[in-house]
Amino acid sequence: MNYKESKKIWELIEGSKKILLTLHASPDPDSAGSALSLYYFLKKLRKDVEVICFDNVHENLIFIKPNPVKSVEDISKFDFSKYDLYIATDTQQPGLLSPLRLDLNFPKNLKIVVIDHHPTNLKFGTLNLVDSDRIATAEIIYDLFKSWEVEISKNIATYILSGIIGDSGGFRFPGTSAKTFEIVTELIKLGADKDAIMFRQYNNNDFGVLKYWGLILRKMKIDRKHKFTYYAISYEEYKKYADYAASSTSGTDVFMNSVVGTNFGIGMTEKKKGWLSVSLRSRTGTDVSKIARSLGVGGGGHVFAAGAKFKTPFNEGVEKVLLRAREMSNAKSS
Ligand SMILES: [Mn+2]
Repeated sequence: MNYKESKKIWELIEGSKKILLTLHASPDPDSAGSALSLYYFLKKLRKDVEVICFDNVHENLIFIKPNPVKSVEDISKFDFSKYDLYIATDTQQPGLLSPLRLDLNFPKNLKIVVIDHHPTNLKFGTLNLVDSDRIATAEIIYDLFKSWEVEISKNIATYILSGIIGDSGGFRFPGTSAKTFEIVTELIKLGADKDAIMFRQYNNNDFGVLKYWGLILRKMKIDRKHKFTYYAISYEEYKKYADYAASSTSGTDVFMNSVVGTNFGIGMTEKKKGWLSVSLRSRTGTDVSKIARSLGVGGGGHVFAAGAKFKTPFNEGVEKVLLRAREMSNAKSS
């Protein structure tokens, strides 16, 4: 697809001196793949570019060493005014850049290009390219490269493919389109390392991650009336597995949206004391982003996959989420 914003984005890149790229907090393959494919492309253009994350980045997301992503701890002290262009990829709102969902005020003269596929994107850029029909932001990046007629190297192709495989759940999710497979075919022809990506996303878990999944499975409950499954892990339970659990979220999808008689699944984890992280996965097409959005700042996502995070005492937070889910579950099909 040739986006109408494509030419303008190219002009902004050409006219910029120092470019900032980011991965969102709890980075996933699409966040890393989108930002890093742009990073290596901008490097080739000999642009002064930096890529940062206000959270840790798992090594499964990185395919080229040395890893260029700088982890920055305190977003409130970060100087955005050093840059004249910020390209925010796969990030529906600035609050999602930091683990604690801090709201941000960007310098007035910083040009911001938002490239994203979340329907709940707040369009906080000076230029916004948001296409919620795409399974991954990395797909949009691919189309931009095509419309700019630039070379897609093997490494760039690998990062784009990693994003697509991540956000499509390995091509399982319904938003995976014919266009997705056309792009994937092209990327593999360009040398994208599909096998390395699949191995890292599906066959590269620490043993502790599986033990953590065991805890989740033991704690999982089913609400048969409202047709959903849920689990809630308190900080005291989580901290025993914290070293492993950070990289385990994608794996739990399989449990959350697979139970007969349910429309969706909810995972609630107190990863930091007093903060509840909520992950929602739809099984039958019940729009879980509505539940996520109702939970406050930063809540949102897609019909089939959404999340939220908010400050709350543990039990109170769990009750709030279950109440919203019961209100909003339309308990239709199974
Ligand atoms: Mn994405």
